[in-house]
Amino acid sequence: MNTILIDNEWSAASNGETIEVLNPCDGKPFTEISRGTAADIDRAIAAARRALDGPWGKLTATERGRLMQKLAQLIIDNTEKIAQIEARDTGKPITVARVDIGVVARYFEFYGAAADKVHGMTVPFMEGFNVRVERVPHGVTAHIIPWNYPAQMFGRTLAPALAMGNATVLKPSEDACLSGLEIAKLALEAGFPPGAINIVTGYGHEAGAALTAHRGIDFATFTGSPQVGKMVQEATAANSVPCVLELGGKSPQIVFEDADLAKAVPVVVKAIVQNAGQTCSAGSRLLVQESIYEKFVGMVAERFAATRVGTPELDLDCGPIVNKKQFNRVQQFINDTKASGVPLIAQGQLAPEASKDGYFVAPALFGPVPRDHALAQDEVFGPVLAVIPFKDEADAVRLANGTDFGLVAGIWTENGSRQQRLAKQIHAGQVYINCYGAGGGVELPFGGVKRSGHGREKGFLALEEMSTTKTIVQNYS
Ligand code: TXE
Repeated sequence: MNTILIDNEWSAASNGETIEVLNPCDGKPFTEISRGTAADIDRAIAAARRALDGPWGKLTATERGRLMQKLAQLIIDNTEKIAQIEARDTGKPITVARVDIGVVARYFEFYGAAADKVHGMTVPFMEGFNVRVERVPHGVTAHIIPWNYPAQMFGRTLAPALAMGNATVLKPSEDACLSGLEIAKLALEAGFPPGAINIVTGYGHEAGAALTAHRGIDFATFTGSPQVGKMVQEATAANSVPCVLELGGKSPQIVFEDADLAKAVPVVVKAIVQNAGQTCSAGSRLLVQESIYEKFVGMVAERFAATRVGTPELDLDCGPIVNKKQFNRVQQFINDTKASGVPLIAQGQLAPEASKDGYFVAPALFGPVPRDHALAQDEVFGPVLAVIPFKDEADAVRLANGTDFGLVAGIWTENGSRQQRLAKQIHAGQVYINCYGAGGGVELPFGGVKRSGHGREKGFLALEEMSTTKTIVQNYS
């Protein structure tokens, strides 16, 4: 399959090489993608640069917005087809895949509608001078996305960039990228001019590294591991190119004795089991006040034990882990935690239909986990929840802030003053009070502090990240 899109033409990799795509439910190959090279990246960046001076660059913001909203409608019309592709590629339950496709459509709808609502400003200055500050595109933007939400990420990264008039080059994940390719076909149908959206499939260390180190890009955005994030930052810094990094987390859910426990339980469990825990904002640490520890952990354990894992068609709580490497990593965490003597409180079940060759992992609830244990500190990126007791509010804050990450936090308490105090003291890009994730919300700015990265995606702030300003000073005296 030719999966490289440059100048609105699909092509193979420059050297004709391909990568097998495996089904995570049985480990077997079912298709292949082009293994893009540095030469393909060169071509894609040249096409994007031409687009800025061509028909794409000449569109008004309203016209760009209309194209994007047309694409949103095409995505909605093709939801079932794209959801089936997404479910097969990632193994996620079909219902979840359908929701994900709805979110991609929403990205193009939201940013399409916002495209002509970004205003500049005027600045009062000396007599005889007229000063205006315009918001302008960066130019050619580079986008590297992971495999956990391939469709959603496609919309999240490209929609704000296109709304601001950038010409984009996307390197999706080699582990799951088929839904994005389908959406790109719809973008051609919608009428996006050549070079606005370019896609080079391939490996991170090849196409990905060539893209982020390229002198021809003006901005880069990356979602993935902290290790590769650091490499991306170094590569872009070498050319003084700004970048946004979203690098995951070890996000706490903090449950106080005065919380509505029945309301918290399903949300706490879903926040780690959903997508088999392969979510940057997964609530992977459960901090529970000592006074309700036995009671609340018992409630969570009951629900955890009832979770079921299987193929997309079975439509259970979650599907498999995306690939063998990640599967081994998650299993290793589970085995090491058991071997270290931390009690396994409860575990979900694999559906009998789940193939032994698939990468299925039964959700695991461990606790009490020592505060410096690897399971309390490191991102597992699997359905593994670490329970840690805390004494009082000060202890909860210390514990919540006690990792290298700072992406999301959930606070469960009915005390309004405490809600505000904690929201202020917790180091995280997002704090949820008596809820978690809030349905993804494309309107809500998202990103991390500390090792979780920097810069913001989603919401109106993404439009600022994906653009820069130009100050124009006119002497009219
Ligand atoms: O990530 P990689 P992996 C975390 C999570 C997971 C771990 C490893 O903890 O267990 O990362 O996952 C591209 N230059 N997250 O190995 O390698 C790669 O092709 C440029 C959290 O899959 O970082 C893919 O497109 N790009 C995260 C993307 O980077 C490179 C989601 C992510 O892959 C590259 C995924 C290079 N040198 C994993 N090397 C989140 N924040 O949601 C790889 N890539």
